[in-house]
Parts: sequence; structure tokens; C-alpha cells
Amino acid sequence: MDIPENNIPELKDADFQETVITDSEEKMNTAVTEVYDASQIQVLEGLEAVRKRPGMYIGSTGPRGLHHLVYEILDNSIDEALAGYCTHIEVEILPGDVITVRDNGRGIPTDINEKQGLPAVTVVLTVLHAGGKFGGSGYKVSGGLHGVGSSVVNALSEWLEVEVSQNGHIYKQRFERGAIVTDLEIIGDTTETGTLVRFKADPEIFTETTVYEYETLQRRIREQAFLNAGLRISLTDRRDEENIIEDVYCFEGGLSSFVQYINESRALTPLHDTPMHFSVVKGDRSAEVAIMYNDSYNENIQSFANNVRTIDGGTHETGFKNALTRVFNDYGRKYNFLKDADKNLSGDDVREGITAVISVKLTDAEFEGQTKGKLGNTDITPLVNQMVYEKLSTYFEENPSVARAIFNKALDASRAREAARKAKELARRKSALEGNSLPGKLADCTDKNPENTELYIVEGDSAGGSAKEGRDRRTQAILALWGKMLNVEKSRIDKVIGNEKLVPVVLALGTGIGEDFDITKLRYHKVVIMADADVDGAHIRTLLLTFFFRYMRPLIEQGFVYIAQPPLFKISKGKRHEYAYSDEERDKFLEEMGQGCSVQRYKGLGEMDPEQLWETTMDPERRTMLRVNLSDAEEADETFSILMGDKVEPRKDFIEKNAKFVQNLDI
Ligand code: TSJ
Repeated sequence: MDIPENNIPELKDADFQETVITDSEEKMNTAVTEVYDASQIQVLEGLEAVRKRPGMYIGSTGPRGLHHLVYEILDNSIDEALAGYCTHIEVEILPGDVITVRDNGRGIPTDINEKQGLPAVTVVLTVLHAGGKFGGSGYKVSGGLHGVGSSVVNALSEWLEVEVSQNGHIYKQRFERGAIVTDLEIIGDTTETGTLVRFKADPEIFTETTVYEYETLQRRIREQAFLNAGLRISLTDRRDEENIIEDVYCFEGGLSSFVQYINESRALTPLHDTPMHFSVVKGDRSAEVAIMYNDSYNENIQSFANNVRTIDGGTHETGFKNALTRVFNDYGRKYNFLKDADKNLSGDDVREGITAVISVKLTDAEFEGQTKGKLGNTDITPLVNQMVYEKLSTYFEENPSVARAIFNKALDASRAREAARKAKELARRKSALEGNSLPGKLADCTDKNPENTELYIVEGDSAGGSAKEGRDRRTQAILALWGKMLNVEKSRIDKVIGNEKLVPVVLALGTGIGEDFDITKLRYHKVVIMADADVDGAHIRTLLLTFFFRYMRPLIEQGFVYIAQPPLFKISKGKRHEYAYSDEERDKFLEEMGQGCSVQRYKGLGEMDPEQLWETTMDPERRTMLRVNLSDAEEADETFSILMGDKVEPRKDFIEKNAKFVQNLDI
């Protein structure tokens, strides 16, 4: 019968019919005489839509789409195996890049389908099923999980032949570009059952190439053999008669074999002899995982839903990862391998060196995302989570040496990650310290020539306020220190660098610190520490000197650091005011000025008004400053160690001798 291929009106999606293959009660045993009616026309119209927009149905018309044709056919045989009726599948590439897929299942039913008045096998290969991987709504085919793409393959094949062995006969039908060219006929007798499909991809559709790549098909077939334990799938390349290539895959171990294969093919050394392998079945849902750790630092988790790779993961992977992390942490806490002070292991920690395959099966799989590579069914997360948590916990209890080995690896990972994080943070802070930003607490001077300028580092806001008002703003910058002092002694450089009190100092100086210190970037050639003449003042001086000594030594070596000398006393009589910087000086003034003097003792810089501070301590014409040399700083460093050290006694000594210390600064 001639069926016109052209001038067929295009149909909308709504016109596509979904066909459910019904169980046949009475099997056919004669050739079928076809009756073509309106529904046959619709069938052809549907397939014409596929040929018009093939990308919609197979993703692409390039090599990917070409290989996809084979997968679509192969999936039908795999479904038959999943249903429990098929044990062997053969895939062949014949000369001219003709593909044959053959299975030993029940054979596609050949009895007449009520609705169409056609044999079920004809319907399967000519009626476009709604949905599918690349279009529209979800799909369901009784018993099977796929089985919707065979008519698409038919439509995109130059020709396709199906041979069904069933009821003692071999039935055959041929199609060209989706259209029936021979009725379903009995061509012979057999005692076996099964289905064979032979097809040639249409070069009118696959304009780029119709040549198959052996390795591509091999990868897919091997993967499917791993995913379906015990199923035997062979691949034979007969394109070159002189050189026939064949691979036969059958893995009794299923996913266990899969993870072993992955590790072996990457030359990875496993941390245990046999993979962990867990599974659960609950109603129409099943989940299975295999895990094998290796000594590398990589994570390799592959997941599948209904034997379809979920490249973007989804709910099954989420459940798996969550359970894994919980098991490791619970185990670590239970046996105190993780101490109370230790942080929990992260997901990345427990997945370092893992090779795992997760496979779930469910009747109503929802594939999400742009490329439909992500499983969306939410009830799969708790199913996998609970199963993996329970079974892996038990495994840890029953295999303590394996558990220890992989737990320790995760612990190492955690430590390494923490160290890396610190190093990164350090680098980040370092670059922040070398940047051009200036601290907010800096009241900078207007002259930008370092040779002319001075930086006053002042402890406390009130002293800072006075200094800011009293200064010569052209040449004198003021940095008020605030915040908690850091114990430099007990800190590694990373902490020192981040200290809130010291960062502004480094930023104001502009030099960076440690290995990155660069004296040529120094923004002020006089760095003046201005602190109170009391214990706290001594403390801050000691700290800053120690800091400079340890992390910015050239600053001291080259004589850029000074200590301001505020007066200790103010002696007044009438309109005369004198400042004394020591007890001796005070006594000298008292003697000189005679009776009626009043003596004010300055306990802190904050007690002086801006003008007094300028006159006594900051005015370059009148002030005295001490230039710090290396041995002063070294001494400060030593003092500092005592001050900050763990031993209480030396610290008490320091505080007791403090009055002396303050004077000792008259270096
Ligand atoms: F669809 C196809 F043509 F692409 C194709 C289907 C290609 C190949 C190579 C194999 C198959 C296929 C289909 N193998 N086995 C089956 N099984 C059925 O279609 C089948 C058989 C019996 C029953 C039943 O309920 O009795 C149900 C089904 C779905």
C-alpha cells in the first residue's frame, strides 16, 4: 500500500496519542492483513512531525543523536530484562553502519491491538508516544521504564526491520522512514522467543555522519551491563570483515563490579578489598549503592535513575551524601576519634577518595533541569538517606579496620582543608595589608612626602582626639589604636595579620609585613609611639616594639621608630607653667620657682588639652623623642615574652618593676 509522505498537515502535540500495550489474551498465529483507517494516517502524521523536528525527539542530529538511536532500541531489551524475561542482548554494527539489536525476551506482542486494529508490534514502532526524554509531559509504559522512543528511531531510519520470535513463529515487518512497507508476516518457525530490530540511520536526517563509534557504544553497553547485574550484553563490530571486534559484558557483581572497574581503569589504589554494596526495595521504588574508597583525593559519584545517567545528580545523590556525612560524624563522635573540640567533618571531607555508584528505580521518574539530567522525585531522598545511614553504620561496626582507614582519611582531609583555608585567608589578608586602603582611624597629614611626615600611634580615643586637634596637620598623621590587644607570642603570623589592633598600623605604614615587607613603601619616616606613662602605656609600647621587631625589623634597624616623651608633671606658679619629664626635673623646677608652686601629675595623655600636648610632646621645636634602636626592640621582645608568657611569676615581677621600666625607656 502506498502512503503519501508529502503534503501531510503538521500536527500539534495534543494530537499525539499515548498507547498502552495491552496484555494479549489470545496470541496470533497467522500473518496479519492490515486495514488502514484514519488512525493510520494520524500515525504517519506523528512520525512526519518527528522527521521535521528530529532534535525535539533525540536531542540532536549530530553524532550524539545518531548513537542515541541505538540506546533507544537497546533500552527496550533492557526493560525486558528488568521485567525478568530476558538474559541476553546482542548489539551488532554491520557493514554500512546498520545496527542490529537482538534479545531473548518474550518478543514484542504481535496480536492485534484493539484501538488501532494493528499488531501491537506495529503500534510500538509507528505510534509516537507522548512525552519522552526530550519532550513534553511524563510517560508511563506498563511494565517498562522506557519504550517510547522506538517509533522515533523508526521515523529517523532510512529503513527498519523488526523480527519477533513468538508462538513458534518468526514474524517480520519492514518500514522505511517510519512508513510501513510490508505487513507483519510470518517468515519462518522457531522454538525460541525474542525480538530483533535492524535499522539504518537516515542520512537525510543525520547529515553530519551515520558512522558509529565503537567506543561510544561500548561505553554505554558496558555501563548498562554494570547497572543490570547478571545481564549479558555483547557488542560486535562487523563493519570490517577482516577485523571483527567483539566485547561481551556480564557482571554478576553489578554496581560492585562498576566501582571496582572505575577504580581499576583509573589506576586507583583501593583502601579496602571489596566494595560496600547496599540496597533497598520499597513498593515500586528501589535503591542500590556501591562504594569503594581509594587513596586519591578525588570524588567520583555517578548516579542513575531507571538506568538513565543523572549527570546533575538530584534527590538520590542528596540522600546519599547526607547519610554518608552523618555516618562518619556519628562514628567519629561515638568512638571519640572526633574530640569534643573538633568540628564535624564536612561532606567534602568524607567524600575525598570515594568512588560510588547510586542507582534507583521508580515507575514515575521525574527528570528535571535544562538537560533533564537531575532526578526530582522528593521521596527518593529519605529512601536512600535512611538505607545508606543504616547499612553503612552497620558496616562500620562490622568492619572496624576499614572504618578506621576511611575515617582517618576523612579526618586528614578535614585537617588539610582547614590548613588550606587558613593559608588562603592568610594570602587574602596579606594582599589586603599590601593594598592601598587606609584605616578609618587614621587622621592623615596633607604632605605626601614620607621624608617630611610623621605618624603618631596613640593608644586610646581621648588621647587620639587631643593629638588630632593639637597636631600640625600638614606633616603629622594620627592613628588612634583601639580594640583588644593580641598576644603576639602565642600567635602564628596568620593571627597577627588579622588582629584588629595591628591591621590599621600596617595599613597606615603601607609597607606590608613579614616576607612581603617593603621599606620603600613606608609612608612616614618618623613612626612615633605615643602612650601613657603608666603600666598600660608600657604594655602597648612593648607590644608595638615587639611587633615591629618580629615582623617589620628594617623599620627599627633603619631608625624610623620613635617613642614620644610626654611630661610627667606640670609645675605652675601664677602665669608661669613648666613641664617636667622626670622626678629630678620636677624637683629642679620646684627649687627654682620657690614657694607657692602647684604640681600637677599627668596620669595619661588624655588629661592634656590639645594645646598642651602640642607644646610638650609633639612640637618638633620643643619636644624630646627617643629613637628606638635594635637592642631596645630586642629587649622589648624579651620583656614581651615574659609579659605574655604562661608563667605568672615573671609577669608579676614585670608589673612590680614597672615604674622602673617606664624610666628604663629613657634609652
Ligand atoms: F521496541 C523496539 F522495537 F524498539 C524493541 C523492543 C527493540 C528490541 C530490540 C526489543 C524490544 C523488546 C520488547 N524486547 N522485548 C520486548 N518486550 C515487550 O515488548 C513485551 C513483551 C511481552 C509483554 C507482555 O505483557 O506479555 C509486554 C511487553 C512490553
